[in-house]
Amino acid sequence: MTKETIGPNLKQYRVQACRICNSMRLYQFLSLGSMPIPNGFLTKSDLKKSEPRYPLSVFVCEDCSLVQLTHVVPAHIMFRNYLYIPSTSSTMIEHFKSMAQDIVQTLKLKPQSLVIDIGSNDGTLLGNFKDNEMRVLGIDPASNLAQVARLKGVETIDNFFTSDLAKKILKEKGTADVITGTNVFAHIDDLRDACKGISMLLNKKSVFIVEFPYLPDLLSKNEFDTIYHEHLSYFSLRPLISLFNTYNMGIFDVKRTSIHGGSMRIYVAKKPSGYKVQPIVQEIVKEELLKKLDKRIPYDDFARRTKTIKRDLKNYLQTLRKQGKRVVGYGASAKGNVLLNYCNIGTEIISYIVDSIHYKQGRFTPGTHIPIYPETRLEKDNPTHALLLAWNFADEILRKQAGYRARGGQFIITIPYLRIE
Ligand code: DWN
Repeated sequence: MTKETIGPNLKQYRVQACRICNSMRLYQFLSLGSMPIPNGFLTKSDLKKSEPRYPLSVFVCEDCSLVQLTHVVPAHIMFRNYLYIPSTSSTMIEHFKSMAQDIVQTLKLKPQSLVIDIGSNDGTLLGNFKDNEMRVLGIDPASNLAQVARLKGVETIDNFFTSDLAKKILKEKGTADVITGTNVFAHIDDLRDACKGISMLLNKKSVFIVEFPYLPDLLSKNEFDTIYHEHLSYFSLRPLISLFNTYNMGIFDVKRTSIHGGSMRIYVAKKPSGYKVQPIVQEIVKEELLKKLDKRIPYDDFARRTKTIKRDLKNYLQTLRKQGKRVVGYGASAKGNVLLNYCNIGTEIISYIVDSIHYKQGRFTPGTHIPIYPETRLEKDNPTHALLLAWNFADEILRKQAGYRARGGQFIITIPYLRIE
């Protein structure tokens, strides 16, 4: 992969070619400016320090259609101490439980089957396999989360997944029956090395199951705030088919899920495999071509809509401010920080944000320095409006805050379009 180091900090670099097909024909269709890493929540003492900002521009490869960032923030800065914890949301707990059940049933896994989860976070997904008497192994670079997983009895290697690590695991554990990766494959810069490692750990019966936010949903629902430094790739099916083919693996089945604003779950096996390629694979390839994902037009249209949402949201918040309304944020999410930084929305409009994750309470948002409090603050304070910064959990949060809404509180929701609920 051709890399261009940037400035004195050799660890930052820009890829000059597509990370799947190596094409140099990368078309930039949107820039969100430069901003701090969106999970870089600050302590009070951090506020006095300078805050690095990194470019956030997104490209589409005009050969294989992979949508991707070219600027790469060093992975250890983003992932060694990680504040995203799925088990804080009942939506995620439920999602991982049904995902594990579906995998155990579909693949007829037996007790003691080995399940490896890449990007295992706090072990929430693997915990379900462990409850089904499977052997489990988590891999995640976040040492803080690996500790939480181990306390749940989920063996976890706190490191990045690479083909070298795969060699070590193969020696110690043998091949896996299932390898899972949810919201992690898009975070990996060297996808080719990751595929090499995955291929080593698969035998002819095992399956690699990847779940990721699906690009057509991102485009059609204007989910521009999910574009950030952690997400180096934004997958549709076609580029992934060619990536796995290069490593003699094939996608044989696909499922659509609603999580995180619309996701796709793909089932991959080594070739030749006993798994019959389901018709849905070709149906989705055709759909993607009908949506012209191999042309510039859907990306240029998406960029135009993104700028409109930014303009409309800023105008609406300014109007509320002039009317003396009190607006707070709800859900100190990474995507929320992208929205706030891209739209230059700070404490002059949003006085504070409430969030359920105790790691984040007492800290401040990156770039905009908005203080974060527990959700209980909303009941005490009763602000007129709450800007929902975690729209992917809108149902769960609006249910939880029925009392606030009954007292007249209004949620401002920006995705897929600006509305009040
Ligand atoms: O890919 C990623 C996605 C899957 O999740 C990661 N790169 C990082 C992360 O993105 P995020 O920070 O936008 O994640 P969430 O989980 O959508 O953020 C939701 C935020 O909302 C959390 O900080 C928790 C908070 N929350 C809350 O305050 N009350 C969530 C729920 C459900 C609630 O009831």
